[in-house]
Amino acid sequence: MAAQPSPQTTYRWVCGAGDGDYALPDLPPLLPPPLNRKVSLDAVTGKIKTGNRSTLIDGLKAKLSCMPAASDRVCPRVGQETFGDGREYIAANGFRLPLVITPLPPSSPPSTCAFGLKVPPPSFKPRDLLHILHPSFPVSCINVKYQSTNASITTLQEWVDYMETPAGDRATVNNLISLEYSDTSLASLTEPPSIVRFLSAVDRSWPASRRADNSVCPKVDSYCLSSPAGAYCDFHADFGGSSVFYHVHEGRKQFLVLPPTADVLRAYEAWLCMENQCDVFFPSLVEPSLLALVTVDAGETLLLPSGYIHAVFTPQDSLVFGGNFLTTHCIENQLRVFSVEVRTHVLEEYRFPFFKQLQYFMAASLLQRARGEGEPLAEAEREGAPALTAALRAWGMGLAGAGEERELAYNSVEECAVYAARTCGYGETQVREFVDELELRVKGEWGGGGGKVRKAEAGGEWEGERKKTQT
Ligand SMILES: O=C(O)CCC(=O)C(=O)O
Ligand SMILES: [Fe+2]
Repeated sequence: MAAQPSPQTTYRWVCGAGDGDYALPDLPPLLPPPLNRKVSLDAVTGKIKTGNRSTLIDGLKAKLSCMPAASDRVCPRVGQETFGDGREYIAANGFRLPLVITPLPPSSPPSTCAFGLKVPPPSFKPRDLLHILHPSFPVSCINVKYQSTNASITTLQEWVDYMETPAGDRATVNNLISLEYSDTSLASLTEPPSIVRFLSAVDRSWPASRRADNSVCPKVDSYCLSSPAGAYCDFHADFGGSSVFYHVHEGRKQFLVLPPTADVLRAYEAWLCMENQCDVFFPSLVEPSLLALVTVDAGETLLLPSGYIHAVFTPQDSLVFGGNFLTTHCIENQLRVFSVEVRTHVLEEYRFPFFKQLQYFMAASLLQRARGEGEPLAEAEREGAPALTAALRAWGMGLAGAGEERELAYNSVEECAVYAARTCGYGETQVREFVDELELRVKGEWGGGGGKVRKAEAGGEWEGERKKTQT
């Protein structure tokens, strides 16, 4: 077993680290970067350009009034009692379609359900957040008309006062979608569905020793969203292609969703780069039959897989508990969305935190499981592994500075790469070999070798560059 590094641990790094973009071959070549792009200050969306959306929102309301609900083929609706902890469902169906999980019939005792979701009692209102958090808890909300930050509401008290103002007297429509509470006492009142803990790469792969360290663990799985009637969030994929669970505690939400096909993602990237983005209804750029309406009512939970492009309209005052997660079941779409973020210059603070570091930890757990330790790999994980190994190579190896030795900062991408390799029995200079083994095992071509890749199988393109320096 590899030793647990302390924050002081430094390593020799012989591969050289590149911050290279990882472009999947079926995505378009680099588009010109958007000029002077203004982004909203929301940590979840981060990509939407500011600009007057009045016409667009009016058009959307008209569309919603006559759009049929998504069919079961596009978005199955499953009862909590049938879904249970969801593992059988995901093993049989994968996690490719949005799912709405409907509540237990009122007669059933909740303790019998394996769904696992825990939220505050139905009487819970935005005002209760004041006692649990603090009236001066900082918030950042979005002015819906312009999809930009509303600087006049900066504390939770101001937000609650706003929400308690009768709808007709609210001067503007705002949306609070970036209140993350995992480091507060509200966290003890909620629990995501069991399937989220099962799928979540942070829960499964982020080293336990680092999870305790708040400053180095991605904290994106506990959001409380508070929205007045009329709120709207324009089309986006959540950061890092993260999947979402979204439990409507009170009110109703209407999601317009598009699947992350290559065509849709290509159009999405082009739309993000348009100067007149705020006048263009994104679905007008894609095959019309792909657009679906998913309504989520109070008591229901939406599970939205990686990469789904979505816009959200709020027809009545709503309170939601939700969260984001990456998973080894959706590797390819996560990397595709990440590539779009790199190419469209999304600022670091609006990205999934520690995205690259997490990919190395995911690779380590996939490799351990491919070796037969723990649960066997699911088909979706096998299918995604080649994209992961390709990305890890593009980011961390064979780029400028090869052969260089330097100290690695705790939790830097390179240090996490070395840490991941070590947990799989590789030395600190063998990140490449660690990635090679994962690739070969998933292909069924691994020939053993006690922590070393068989030279003939390692692939000439990498073999020539491999550094033999060992400590
Ligand atoms: O509920 C909303 O208005 C938007 C939710 C959403 O898609 C997000 O926060 O990423
Ligand atoms: Fe979203």
